[in-house]
Amino acid sequence: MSTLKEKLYKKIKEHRPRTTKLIKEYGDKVIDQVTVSQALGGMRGIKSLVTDISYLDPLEGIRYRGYTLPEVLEKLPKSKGAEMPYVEGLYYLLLTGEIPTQEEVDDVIIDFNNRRTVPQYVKNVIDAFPSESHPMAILSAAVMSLERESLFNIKYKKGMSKMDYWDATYEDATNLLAKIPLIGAYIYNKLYHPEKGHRFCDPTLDLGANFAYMMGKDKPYDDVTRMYFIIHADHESGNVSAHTGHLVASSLSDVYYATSAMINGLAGPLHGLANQEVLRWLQGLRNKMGGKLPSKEELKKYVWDTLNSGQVIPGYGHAVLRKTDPRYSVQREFCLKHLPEDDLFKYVDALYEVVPDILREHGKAKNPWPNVDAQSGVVQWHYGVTQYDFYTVLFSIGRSFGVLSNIIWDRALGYSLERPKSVTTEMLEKMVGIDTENLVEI
Ligand code: CMX
Repeated sequence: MSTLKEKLYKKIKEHRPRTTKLIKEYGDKVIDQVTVSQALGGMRGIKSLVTDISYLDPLEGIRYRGYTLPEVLEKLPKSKGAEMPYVEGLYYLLLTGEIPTQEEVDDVIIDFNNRRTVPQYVKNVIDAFPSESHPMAILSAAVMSLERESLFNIKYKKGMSKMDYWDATYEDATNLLAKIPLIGAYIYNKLYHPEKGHRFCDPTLDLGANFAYMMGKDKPYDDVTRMYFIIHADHESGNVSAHTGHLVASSLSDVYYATSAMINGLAGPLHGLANQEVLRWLQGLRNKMGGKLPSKEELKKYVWDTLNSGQVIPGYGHAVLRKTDPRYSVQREFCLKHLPEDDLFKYVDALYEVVPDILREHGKAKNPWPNVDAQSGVVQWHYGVTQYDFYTVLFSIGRSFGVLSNIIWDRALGYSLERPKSVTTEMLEKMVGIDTENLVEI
């Protein structure tokens, strides 16, 4: 057993009695109530999911296992000369709640390296897609095609004990996490650089450096990759991608089904696809300005024109956050250090000066501040990943670390099949005493 798996098993055994006690002794205790607007409005804010992997405070932003993002970036081990920590170290932290030592991270890196092979049939699936397909559709299908590798399924059919579900799920999850960056890079090279052919992985490199190598990018793209995957890894359990992964896995579908579904959820423009929308919107602005930096008045007009045409400002607002997203701030700091003169970065910074006030005046968005997606495309663009359809693939690879860590723990703690209750509109109307005879059509 690897050091990580051993540590995880110890943590699982320690944690199980806590969940059992809560259910057995406090199962009927009320912790929240549901309003009509929550039932009709995407279940915002209802406390009905449990995870220890991350927690999203509306004002402070995300914490992974109790650590803020700046703490995670500072405390996790880094390779020599790197600014950003190993992604493999993040996996250790998410699963165990502990900051690993260099030795413990090295062990995970070796384990990942041993699992880093993508079967030819997966490449055939990717190659079979027409070149104009969206990379998220290709990624989802490629992950799905790997489903036949699921150890969980093989063991389940043989009559595995519930207490061992976590173990087979850990194996499947770690296999998929080691492979998914390779799949992402293969999709990138096939769609955008078919003339160069695919670069195979370098077993001497950690996940971040190897991804940069496969993408054909020099330093500091290895650090960009590490930063990108780490900040996108988890955002507690209620967001569309994390919740979809958890929901699908709750039926004991294996991690390949669950991850493919999570990717499909992330592909929506209100969620992960917003990063490509931001770039499209910024390019529109740049074209309109003929490449010059707009004045404050010109910027304001562009933002108001977008709102008045009934569109949202991509990269702004959030379902939970009520302050600037720390994932935005981490990337901004990186930009200030590495690309302060980048045109698009200047646009993003200039927008930060005007958008929050406009959104406040507009009066709809509960959160006028930027989210992670307002910055992330700019960093990729600067390092030559200008194909913005691809950005959500990068988000997906990062998000897989959080979703899969959660699914392993879901299985370890025996979380139930998800099955909330629906009511009809008529039932709701009766509950609140509406007289349906006298409604006026709109
Ligand atoms: N621009 C314009 N209007 C916005 C807005 C924005 N950036 N953000 C919210 N609003 C509007 C909503 O569309 C909604 O309008 P209606 O009442 O007409 O439906 C109203 O303000 C209230 O919305 P909210 O409660 O503040 O936000 P929601 O929880 O409903 O939605 C989100 C959150 C992210 C979908 C929304 O802010 C949005 O569409 N933002 C732009 C897209 C984006 O950046 N998405 C990335 C999210 C980050 C992530 O994936 O983690």
